[in-house]
Amino acid sequence: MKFCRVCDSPIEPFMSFGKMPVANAFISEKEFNNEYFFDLNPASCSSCHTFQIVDVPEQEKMFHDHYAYFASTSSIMTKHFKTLSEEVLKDHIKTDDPLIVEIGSNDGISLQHYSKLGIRHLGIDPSQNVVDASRKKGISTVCDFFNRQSAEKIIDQNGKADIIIATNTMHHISNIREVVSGAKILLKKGGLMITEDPYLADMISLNSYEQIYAEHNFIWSVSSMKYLFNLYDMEIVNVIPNKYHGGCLRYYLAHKGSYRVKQSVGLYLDKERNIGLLEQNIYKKFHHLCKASRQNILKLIDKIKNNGKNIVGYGATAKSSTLINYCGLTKEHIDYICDSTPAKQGLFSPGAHIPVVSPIEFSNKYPDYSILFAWNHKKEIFQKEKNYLDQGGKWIEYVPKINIT
Ligand code: DWN
Ligand code: SAH
Ligand code: ZN
Repeated sequence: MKFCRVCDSPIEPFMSFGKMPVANAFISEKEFNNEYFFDLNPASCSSCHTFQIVDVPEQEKMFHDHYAYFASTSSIMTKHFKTLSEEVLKDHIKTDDPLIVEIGSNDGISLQHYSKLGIRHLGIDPSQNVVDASRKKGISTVCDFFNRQSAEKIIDQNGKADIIIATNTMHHISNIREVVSGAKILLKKGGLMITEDPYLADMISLNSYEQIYAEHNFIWSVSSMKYLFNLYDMEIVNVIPNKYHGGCLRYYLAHKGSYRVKQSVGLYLDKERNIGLLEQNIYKKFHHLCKASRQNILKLIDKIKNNGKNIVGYGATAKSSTLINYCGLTKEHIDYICDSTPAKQGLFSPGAHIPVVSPIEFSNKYPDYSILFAWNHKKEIFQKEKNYLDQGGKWIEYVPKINIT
């Protein structure tokens, strides 16, 4: 029997994607034989409605000194977090010497915009290599997992925080109650916590099932986020949607009673109830759509390969590891995956062992077809690779539907 990591109720997976590797665990050839696999089996808790994967690899297997994701590889995401910093400084700071703490600060993509202005800040992230990249930018960063204990250490050394930021991080942390318990003591009475994550309703409507993987051991909704923070006398005071990472929600959270709760929160709670997000039925349908999507992708790839054409992947994303391994794709189907992250080049994709190469290989000899694994960066990539289409190249997109451009 497995139990919900938010409310301890018994939970049952509604499907399994089968044995999966850790999605960001790009490896060298000598590591092929001792690769770690686990059962990727999502569930939705009938009590607190938290969408979660039931078996989660221990956090040290996912976050360590060779973490593969450097957020600053995307100029669009860098701009997105600059805009957030401008909003924070204009609308949410109430003291003249604020402390901004970021959980999951990665390579400093967000905090760089505060450190440049000499504003007191502190990042906390357990992945040593991205922490080093952040420190190289002059950003104060602690290499640790955020939890109640590390929150107490931050308070001893820096005082309480006016603002706590956690973007694309709250769904990564399996002992999530520790995070909220830490945030509760770290956040000043009138302070604000701002989190942002892929939104469950968007994932369901796009059927972007590949957003489910080891690191993404939760996919949040307003209903489940509200339940979680309520356990610690905190509440959501506003929610704002955006289109990043296939559709995210930004949550503004505070100690209960310190801010007026905006209408947006009630509207989202109603919407989630009305679309069936709190029932099990929607997840049975989701499972059916995952199987149909797998069938369609395999049919298309087989047809292309039977016509003697070659296919590569564009963007060695963590999420594509779920799609590749769920569909059983190998280097027989996909010659290589190109990616702009130096730390991934020269390695092989998790599970399927497809070689990861620099985008130079892509532009040196355009392939017949390219599967856009980094579909959430389509605009940026299509601008960068506009010659590809002119030279007869074809993009295969699959979110929300299969489409060849
Ligand atoms: O939640 C997470 C999000 C924030 O980022 C983490 N678990 C890990 C990671 O997930 P992902 O790998 O699915 O994220 P991205 O941002 O979709 O990854 C894009 C990949 O594509 C990166 O490896 C960089 C690469 N890329 C590229 O090769 N050329 C990206 C762009 C924009 C490009 O032009
Ligand atoms: N905030 C960035 C990066 C998100 S990637 C963005 O929005 O793009 C997720 C980050 O969370 C990784 O850098 C990972 O090392 C970090 N992380 C995972 N578990 C954590 C924990 N318990 N405390 C703090 N950071 C954590
Ligand atoms: Zn629960």
